[in-house]
Order: sequence, then structure tokens, then C-alpha cells
Amino acid sequence: MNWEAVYHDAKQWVKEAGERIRLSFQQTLTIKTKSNPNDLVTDIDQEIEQFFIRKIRDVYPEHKILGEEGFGDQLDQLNGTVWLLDPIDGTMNFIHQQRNFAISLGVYENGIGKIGIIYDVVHDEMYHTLCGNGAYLNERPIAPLKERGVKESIIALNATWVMENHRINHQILIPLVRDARGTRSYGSAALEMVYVATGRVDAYISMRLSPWDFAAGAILVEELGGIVTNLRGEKLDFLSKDSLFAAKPGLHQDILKNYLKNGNW
Ligand code: 2AM
Ligand code: CA
Ligand code: CA
Ligand code: CA
Repeated sequence: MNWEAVYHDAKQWVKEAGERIRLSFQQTLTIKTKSNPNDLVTDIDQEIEQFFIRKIRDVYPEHKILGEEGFGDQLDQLNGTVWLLDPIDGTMNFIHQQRNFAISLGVYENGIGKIGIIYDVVHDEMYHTLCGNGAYLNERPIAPLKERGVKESIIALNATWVMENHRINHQILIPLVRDARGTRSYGSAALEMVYVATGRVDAYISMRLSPWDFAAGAILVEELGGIVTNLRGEKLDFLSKDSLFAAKPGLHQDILKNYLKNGNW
């Protein structure tokens, strides 16, 4: 496989898709709900996924595609080359704010991350890596992550995870929120992972995400020396929904050992 060529094509298609999303701001959105009233999808999410599928199938017909909106392939294993795509990550922000959303694209070979791209469309900021060659924000190299302690850390975390909740042991997170310097929530898992990768936040916690939410972010965070697991500290499986915990080196081990270990996640 010529990975340089795949990387070049992937970045090109992400740029083109971003341009299409920017143009869509002039048209009226069709908004539908999915699993619950806050789980939204628009015609643009679907159009952008279909745009990528056309491009990938045309140039790389032997590759597989797993996309959130379901126009790609049904996969039960990750053999070969698989593109994991979230055409718009942060659809609620896209609809309400016209910002704070991203295109997320990860390319895996036999389950191993090769290419990670997250594109903040509105700011025209593309975060990208071809594994082993460093990560970039547009043309600028991103510096590797340094260690940081809990008391100096900002943790990206949605407030609903700290609310009383019948499914998870939410009280476990309270000491962590108290000890951290601050918490933030941006509403886009892909951007929150990119903020870990760039050091703008020190850790990101989510209770439930899908492979297309974290596929690209995991590659970027790991390329910069960060650590990505589920909340049990286990390696991620890119075919299953799971919790997610991405953090700087050192901080990841510290939070797992001193805060998360008794959770029922
Ligand atoms: P999405 O916008 O692509 O759906 C905050 O809602 C983050 O969680 C977003 O990255 C969002 O991705 C993701 N997410 C995952 N599952 C979701 C769901 N069922 N409803 C809303 N957001 C979900
Ligand atoms: Ca969605
Ligand atoms: Ca998503
Ligand atoms: Ca999405």
C-alpha cells in the first residue's frame, strides 16, 4: 500500500467535504432524530458520508468503510484497510451554533491505526497524521505531550456524566472534578480528543462513544505520546461502543489508579 498516496487523498477529500459543509450554511437544514430526542442527524451529515463513500469506492474499491450514518459497509472484523468516518462529529453544535463540530476520519489496517484526520471546518484547522511521521495542525508540527499532574489539569467532561444516573457509578467522578484545575465540555468527541492531542486540555472522559467518534482521535493522541483506553484502562476495540479515556502520559495512569479504578464502567 502506498500510504503517502492514501494520506494525500484522504486530506484532499476532507478539505472538499469541509467546503461542502461551509456552503451548506446558506441552505435550510432538514433535521431528524435518531435514538432519542437529543440524538440528531441532518441531511448534510448523510450527504457528506455519501460523498466520502463515492470517493473511497472509486479510488480504493478493495477498502471497507464504517460510517456513522450507515451508508458504508457492515463490518464484523477489521481485516484489510478500513476507513472509520464520522461525517459531522458534533451535529448538535452544527445545528445550534454553526461551529464546534468536525469531520473525523481514521484509516486502519488490520486494526492498527495508520492515518488520523480531524478537521475543524469552521476554523479551517486540519489536524492530521500518517502514523510514525508526526502530527500536524495544517502545515505546522504539533509538539509531543508532556506529563502533567491532576491538580494542574483541565479535564474535558460532559456534566451529565456527573449527574445522578442509574447506569453508571457517577459519584466516582466527583473527587476528580474537585481535584482538577477545571473541567470543560465542547460537545464534539473528535475536537475534545484533538484538544488532548494538542495539550489544550489534559484529559478527556466520555461514558459512551462509537468507533467513528474516537478512531481518528486515538491515532492523533497516540502519535503525540498520549494514552487512549476505555475507562477500565483497556485497549479500545474499533468495532464496539465503549467508554473513552484519553490523557497525557503520567496523568492517564494517575487518574486510572487514583480515581477511576472503582467505577462500574
Ligand atoms: P455526533 O455529534 O457525531 O452524534 C457529544 O454529544 C458527543 O458525543 C459528539 O461527539 C457526539 O457525536 C457523540 N455521541 C455519541 N453517541 C451519541 C448519541 N447517541 N447522541 C448524541 N451524541 C452522541
Ligand atoms: Ca450522531
Ligand atoms: Ca460522533
Ligand atoms: Ca456524527
